[in-house]
Amino acid sequence: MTGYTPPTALTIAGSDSGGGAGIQADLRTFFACGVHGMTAITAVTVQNSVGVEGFSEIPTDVVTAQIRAVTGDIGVAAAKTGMLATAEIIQAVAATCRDVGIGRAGQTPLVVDPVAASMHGDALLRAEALEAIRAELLPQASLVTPNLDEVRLLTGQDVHSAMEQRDAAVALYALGPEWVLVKGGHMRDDEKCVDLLYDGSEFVELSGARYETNNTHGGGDTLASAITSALANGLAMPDAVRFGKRFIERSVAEAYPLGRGVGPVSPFWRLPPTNELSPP
Ligand code: PXL
Repeated sequence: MTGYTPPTALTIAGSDSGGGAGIQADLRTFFACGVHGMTAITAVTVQNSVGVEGFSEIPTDVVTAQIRAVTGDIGVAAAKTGMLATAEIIQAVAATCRDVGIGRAGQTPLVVDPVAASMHGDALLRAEALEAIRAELLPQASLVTPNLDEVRLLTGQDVHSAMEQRDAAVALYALGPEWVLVKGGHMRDDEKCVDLLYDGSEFVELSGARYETNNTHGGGDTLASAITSALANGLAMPDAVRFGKRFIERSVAEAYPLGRGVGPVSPFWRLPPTNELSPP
């Protein structure tokens, strides 16, 4: 017993039975960042490396009860949202977070990863729920982290260039979050992977290496969870995002093949080599 209690973080997200994305990726990342991870599960997906076969959402009152259970006892230093599945869940999560002080007006920073579809294009959000993300959740976000597909869904804007990436950041900022991170990973003709951070006044470009790999399942979840971990450790937003960017870069570099489809990004580089753990 060391008596050391690590910082705590909460993910409000869906389960990926294949273990590559969703709460499984979030918990793995929290662990690799030395953070005690907690979960409010919103939906259970049936999926593997090939795709999502379907999902079943958790009853809304069970989703919000999970948030209240952990905030009321353990305390949450930072939180994130991932797959929220329905407008009803989004509304309830937004209202509960407001109530318990999670989000921009409260004590606890909230990272919103506006998950709409899997990388195979399988829907993880009912179509009518987009408006709930815009109207209910984004005004409460400390940070929103859309990829370019999610930017198009949320703003109607197509992004093909650095200039359009800035325009999109401005449009997203107008929806109410404190910070916006427009991820450039899907800008395929770019040599680098440039994400753009914006707080309503200043643009910060965060450039990282681009790796030729198919195995990027869970990449967005891992980035948002690494940022959330850094916030739980007390870092200010720009530093937390810089940490997240370095974290996802290494995790993409170490992604591994799995199954017949798309393998996951890997935060295992942050752990000691497994041979150090073998019994004497
Ligand atoms: O990576 C986005 C994502 C989030 N949450 C769940 C997912 C996925 C992608 O497949 O399955 C549960």
